[in-house]
Amino acid sequence: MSVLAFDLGAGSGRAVLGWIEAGRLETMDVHRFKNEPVRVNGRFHWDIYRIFHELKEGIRSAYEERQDIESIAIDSWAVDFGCLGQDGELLRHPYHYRDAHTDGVMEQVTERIGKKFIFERTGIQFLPFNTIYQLEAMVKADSPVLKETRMLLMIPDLLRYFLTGEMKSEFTNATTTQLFNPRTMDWDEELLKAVGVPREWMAEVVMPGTRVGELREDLQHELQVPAIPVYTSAEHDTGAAVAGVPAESSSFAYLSCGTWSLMGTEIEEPATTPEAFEWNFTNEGGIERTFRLLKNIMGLWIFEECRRAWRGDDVSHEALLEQMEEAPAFQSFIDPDDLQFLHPADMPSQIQQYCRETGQKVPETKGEIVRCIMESLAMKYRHVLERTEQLSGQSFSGLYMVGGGIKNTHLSQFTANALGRNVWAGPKEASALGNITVQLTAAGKIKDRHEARKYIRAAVEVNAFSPKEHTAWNTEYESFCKKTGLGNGLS
Ligand code: LRH
Repeated sequence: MSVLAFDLGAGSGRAVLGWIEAGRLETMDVHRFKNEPVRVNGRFHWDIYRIFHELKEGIRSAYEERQDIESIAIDSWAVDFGCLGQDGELLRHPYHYRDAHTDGVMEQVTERIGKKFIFERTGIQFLPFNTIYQLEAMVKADSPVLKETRMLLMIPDLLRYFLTGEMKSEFTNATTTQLFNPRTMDWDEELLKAVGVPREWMAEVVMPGTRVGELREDLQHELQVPAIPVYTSAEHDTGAAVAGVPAESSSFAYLSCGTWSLMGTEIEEPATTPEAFEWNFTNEGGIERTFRLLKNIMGLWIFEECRRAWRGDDVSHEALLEQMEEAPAFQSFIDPDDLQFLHPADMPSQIQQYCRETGQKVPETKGEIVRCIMESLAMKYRHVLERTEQLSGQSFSGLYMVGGGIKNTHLSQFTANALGRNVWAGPKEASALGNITVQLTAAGKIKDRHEARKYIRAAVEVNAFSPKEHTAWNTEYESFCKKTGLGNGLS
């Protein structure tokens, strides 16, 4: 038997088949496609029907390769959702979380309900685009969509509904709404009430690895495929990525490195201590009822936005990283998590402005700007890793880095230098692999998450980076903390 995973990342999506053969995990990419949000009338939306079209293409291609597909599951980034009307139709293209409609909304909600109240009930970090604030933004805008809404589904839930006709929510993604209570393991009615969302809009929450339905009959006919069952996986891509970390022991630190850098560890119960609250850590739902104690770090988004601003010149990763190597080290630092970097109009100017305002040397060339980004990210990783250790009471000999960002080997090396610890980088496709192993576990082919990680370890390449020039990085770390004064945004 085989399973089919759809992983919808920032910029692109992929369909990957997975199966176990002769004791090894095998995978095959069957379809790749763009996942680009669309700006319409000044608003930033998911191109959701296009994505559904790509899912169909993915199923068609997968079935051509293998006729033994016994499950399909989808993961995507967190927090975004679609609203359905009473006829089951989607009422509007879902917003992308970087749409500006949530600007300033989190502050209003937390003032009204109380930050502590929200954290104690959810254990989730305060990110301005969490579902709860997106909903509040729609309420404030008197959105006609809300008047017609009968059901609210997160993106993978919505796409799964399009595939099956069944409406269910999935646990890992549900937690990211900041409306889910991990103690009752259900939607939090007080919080729903506080933002005016009727309980009936929220679907039953099911665990990763649950069979939800099978392909609708019209789809079977359209795609010329049988009634393939559709499951939940870890539908939050970060949950899937952490499932895909090839860790050897059950206590490990990870960094899922892509548009975002998500750093943390896997724990059994949410950590909602005063420090976790103060440091804005989160407890997102994981596989096998674990939690991801982690922190969002703004990540390679900052670099990608610079590339976008510089388009027209040679902005290949290779060219820019080469220019970075020529730029002098440790000239200026940013706190990547300052909210000014969330969606600025012009990222390079924003970085320059930050350096100017914090009395540092202003990076001028592309190489200098890229160096500033990469060194600052590595320094921030150290800051967050040390806090992760304090919060979890664990100590880590090194860090597992997974996700597309590890193609940038400079960043992996910088990270090892900044941490003064080993970094193990791989696999790039952790989310797709985690999605697959959750499905194979549900099918009884893999025992549990520990065995799944063994299979992944045997199937992928992991590159080790040991720290270099640690003394210099250690000294500069203090300067990074001082100059960035850590604490103006997601910090
Ligand atoms: C990473 C991610 C992250 C969320 C963000 C919205 O893709 O899912 O975990 O915080 O996107």
